[in-house]
Amino acid sequence: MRKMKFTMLKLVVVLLLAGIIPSYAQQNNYITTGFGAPVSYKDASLTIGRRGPLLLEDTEFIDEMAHFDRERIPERVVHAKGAGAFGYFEVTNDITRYCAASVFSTVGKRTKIAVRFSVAGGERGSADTRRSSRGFAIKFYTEEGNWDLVGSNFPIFAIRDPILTPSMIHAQKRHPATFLPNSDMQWDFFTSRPETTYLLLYTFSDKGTPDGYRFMDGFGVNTFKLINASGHHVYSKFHYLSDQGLRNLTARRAQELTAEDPEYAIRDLYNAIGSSNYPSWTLYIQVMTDEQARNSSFNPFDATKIWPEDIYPLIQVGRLTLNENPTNFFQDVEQMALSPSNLVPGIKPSPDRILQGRLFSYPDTQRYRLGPNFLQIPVNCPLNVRNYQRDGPMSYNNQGNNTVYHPNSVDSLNVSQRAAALSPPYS
Ligand code: HDD
Repeated sequence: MRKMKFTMLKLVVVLLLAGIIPSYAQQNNYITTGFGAPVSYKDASLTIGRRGPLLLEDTEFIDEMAHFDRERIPERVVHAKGAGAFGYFEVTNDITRYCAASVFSTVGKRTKIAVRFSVAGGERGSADTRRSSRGFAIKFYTEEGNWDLVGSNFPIFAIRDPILTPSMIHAQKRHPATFLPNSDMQWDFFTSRPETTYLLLYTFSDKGTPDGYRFMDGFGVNTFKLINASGHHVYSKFHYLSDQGLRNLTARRAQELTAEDPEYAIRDLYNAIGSSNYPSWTLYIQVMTDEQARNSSFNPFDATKIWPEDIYPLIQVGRLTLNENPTNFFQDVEQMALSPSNLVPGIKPSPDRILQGRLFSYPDTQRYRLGPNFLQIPVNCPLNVRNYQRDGPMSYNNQGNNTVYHPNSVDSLNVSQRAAALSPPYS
């Protein structure tokens, strides 16, 4: 009996190799419909006679057209145009006295990362060289969940209360009647809010037109809380400084490129990585104790302020290297869903109000933009998920026949003592 089974297995392998039994991995040399059936004719629709109308039974046409009709998803309301790449983060200095996050656990440890760079203003079709801050967002695929550091090339933000965000963005978008960009709206808003001055100074310096994405620094901007293994916390800001150095475009050069090569930054990043000229950034933290925060002359949770480096010096943490281009832009970059609320044990939010507002906005916009199961899209999918969330549109990791409720007397899942220990009371 066992021998027969073995012979059958051998036969299946031989038939598979010979291509007689199709396998899922098989690449056919013919075009198929979306449901995998070979297409019989691709250059014309099915019609009644030479000059007659189309037939409803032309399912190949319907399959093609119905998919095309649904190709566009909402563009990001800000940071719509961007570029992405993959790589790794490597710890170069021990910061476990400040933070017990697994990503920092040992010097030399590597964690896979995905990065999306973006132009904060403008639309999906606008020029890469537009004057604006740039987004520099990193997804770390850690063993204890995805940690997203959704930062910028400016170390500060324009405002300090998130309720003004929609108004600030509306003022910079198109006029509701003329559909034209309108400087009056923009300056009306900015001159009404003096706290925007620092960001405006950055924007109208040459840092507002960086030379692509490789020659600019990144900043986490918001203040976070880092917790060590003893449960003690400090407040922290993240800096990731370009190992390529800084390079900006003059206003004139940026304008020229806007006309000549609006995809300048995407191309520059793609070509650099494609020719093994891998860009990298050194990650640093600034640290402030609870006592320093209480006695600080400025509000350390105000996103319009930097922390002076002579008082809160940069402490090296590691290096971010980008060494892999996306193989499919839409799949890997357009669908990348970054959120400052993706935090892991050892890294928590501070009372920074801009950060607090962001904790709501990002996953909310991803649910709208990509759907409620956006975390199952491979680029967003963490290394390990086990919970009681089920179903919804497009669920293709529905966690098999695992138990679907808590508490239960069936599975042996428990909460994490480590995560509990790394969540100190609010202060
Ligand atoms: Fe934001 C996208 C950076 C404040 C609401 N933001 C977005 C992206 C970056 C930033 C890099 C693009 C992420 C990607 O590549 O997909 N945003 C910042 C920084 C801020 C900031 C550095 C200040 C510290 N943002 C901010 C506030 C709010 C938002 C105060 C709302 C309360 N941001 C969003 C958003 C977006 C977004 C509407 C649009 C698309 C997305 O989230 O994924 O949720």
